[in-house]
Amino acid sequence: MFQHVEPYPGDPILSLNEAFQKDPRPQRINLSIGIYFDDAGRIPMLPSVREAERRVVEAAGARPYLPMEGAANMRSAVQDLLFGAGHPALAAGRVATIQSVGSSGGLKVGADFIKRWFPDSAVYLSDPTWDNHRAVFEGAFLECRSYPYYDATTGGLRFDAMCEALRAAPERSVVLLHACCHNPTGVDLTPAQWRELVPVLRERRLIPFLDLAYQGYGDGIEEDAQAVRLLADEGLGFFVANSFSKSMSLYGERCGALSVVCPDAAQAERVLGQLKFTIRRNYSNPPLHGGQLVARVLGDADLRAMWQAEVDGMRQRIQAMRQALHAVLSAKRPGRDFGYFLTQRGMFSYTGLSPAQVDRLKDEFGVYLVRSGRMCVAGLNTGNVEATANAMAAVLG
Ligand code: PLP
Ligand code: TYF
Repeated sequence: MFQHVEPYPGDPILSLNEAFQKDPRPQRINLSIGIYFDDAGRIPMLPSVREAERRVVEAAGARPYLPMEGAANMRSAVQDLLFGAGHPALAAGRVATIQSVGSSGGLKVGADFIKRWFPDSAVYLSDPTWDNHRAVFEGAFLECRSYPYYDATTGGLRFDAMCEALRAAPERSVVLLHACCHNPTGVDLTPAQWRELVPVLRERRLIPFLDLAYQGYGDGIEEDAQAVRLLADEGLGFFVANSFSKSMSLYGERCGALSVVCPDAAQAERVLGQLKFTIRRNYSNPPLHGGQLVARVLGDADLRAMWQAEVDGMRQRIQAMRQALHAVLSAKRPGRDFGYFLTQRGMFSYTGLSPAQVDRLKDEFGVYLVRSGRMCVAGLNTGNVEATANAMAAVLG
């Protein structure tokens, strides 16, 4: 009956993470999956989220279905977080927001919506991007193309080539942009480059789709929303999928949202209706618990302040690990420039290691990176950073 069903080769990152879990070597180091670990190598339970959960559980009663679009308190808290409370686009009712099953769910609902209402639009993805971007958009039967992004010779951004490619894109093409902390490279647009991009997006009538999965890991919670606020301030229509997986360490609770900024309130209402329809025929409505944790943290001034300090701490710990790695590698290999570890931002760095070197790191040293050479810097800690640097120096030859 199922003979014709092809085997699934698995997701490269998730399979690598599974291989790590099975590795019996006690000194193994996991720098593969995009998860923030604390200095003890554990996924943190943020005190702000723990307290929010205590309050949510205390107040919990019946468990009705949520509406298709999710919980109203969560959705409005997300809007304030992304755009800033009182933003004119919010005041005008121009933003349609749904609670999603992780930001992956937001990407998927957005992709289905785009396929239905912009069926001829192709989706432009950065070269490289998170593998699942292509999978999600192609899974919604949209054509994916790529625009230049990472400059392997400098470890920086090919900004001019990126703008040139987008200027040549057909009108109404969708442009997927990482709002901060690019996965997998750690290379972001500067604020000035974001401002330069706006006329390109506007003139070509492109449809920006921001992916904000690492809010707080770049410069800070507010700072990392700057791309969202810039596009909204500039009066563009766009999509933004945001995640609480990393920022609240709520991976398995699958908390995220999709917001669509529209030209006016009437269009936003229609867009929201169609997003609800997409949700209804996919999974009907999102789960209750995680969204309520998010709403509590964001909705209470004390918990919000606690959370901000916790995110600041996670970001600063990653920065300290970047500096430690840079220091050891620079000392061991004085002829080489490891400055990219300091300039790249967020959870990831592109190390420039070849697949063969990555394999050696894993096989000989038990250090796990993705084969593209992407390192999850958030997996480093004071106990493993030196061993990692030594192993890298060894495979660099
Ligand atoms: N987008 C990017 C760029 C990511 O790196 C990730 C997760 O690693 C996601 C989206 C999805 O995250 P989640 O579905 O957990 O919100
Ligand atoms: O490490 C990465 O880039 C991601 C991590 O549901 C991830 O692929 C894992 C599971 C998931 C979403 C993202």
